[in-house]
Amino acid sequence: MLEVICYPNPILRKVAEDVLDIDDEIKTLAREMFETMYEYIGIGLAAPQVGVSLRLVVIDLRENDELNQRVFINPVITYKSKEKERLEEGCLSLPEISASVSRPARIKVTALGLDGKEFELEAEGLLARCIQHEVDHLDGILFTDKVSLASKLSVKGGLRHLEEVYMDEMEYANKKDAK
Ligand code: K1U
Ligand code: ZN
Repeated sequence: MLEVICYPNPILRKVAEDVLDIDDEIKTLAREMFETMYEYIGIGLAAPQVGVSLRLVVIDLRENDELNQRVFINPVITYKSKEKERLEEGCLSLPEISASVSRPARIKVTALGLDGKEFELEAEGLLARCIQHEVDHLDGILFTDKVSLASKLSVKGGLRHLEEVYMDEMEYANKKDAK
């Protein structure tokens, strides 16, 4: 199992690098990301969330309780519908925070699979939502950056709490290193 890193860890704000070679290390990372995502009860996970600044995303919506693993390497959203949809989002890197976010209802995405082949996918509903949320992670964007001013006020307390937890963890780690 990998550890999911939380806001305000600066890795989450970096623009991730393209995957240049789909080697065994990337295949192992994708497998471990699925295991981690299931453990944390998520439907998607981007590599920066496990501290790896690479453009790799895994998604499994687990519709009808069946596994449907999708891997997106170097994904590019090539089309976004003008029509937008408002849906509640959560994020494994922002525990206990959720808010409604408006995003394009339908998208097209191209990416490489683990076999190195390029594919194109048209998506709507929860899948379109999840792909956009995960691709944002690759660009250092969090869903809280996209919420309305009113929702910003409601997530502010949660963000402040996560900042305090992070500072405490840093202080503890620094003290341990100094010993
Ligand atoms: O990237 C992540 O942090 C994973 C995140 C993805 C996501 C959730 C909701 C909307 C868009 C993207 C999660 O999986 S959080 C868990 C969650 O909210 C959820 C779990 C099961 C079904 C629906 C949502
Ligand atoms: Zn997220």
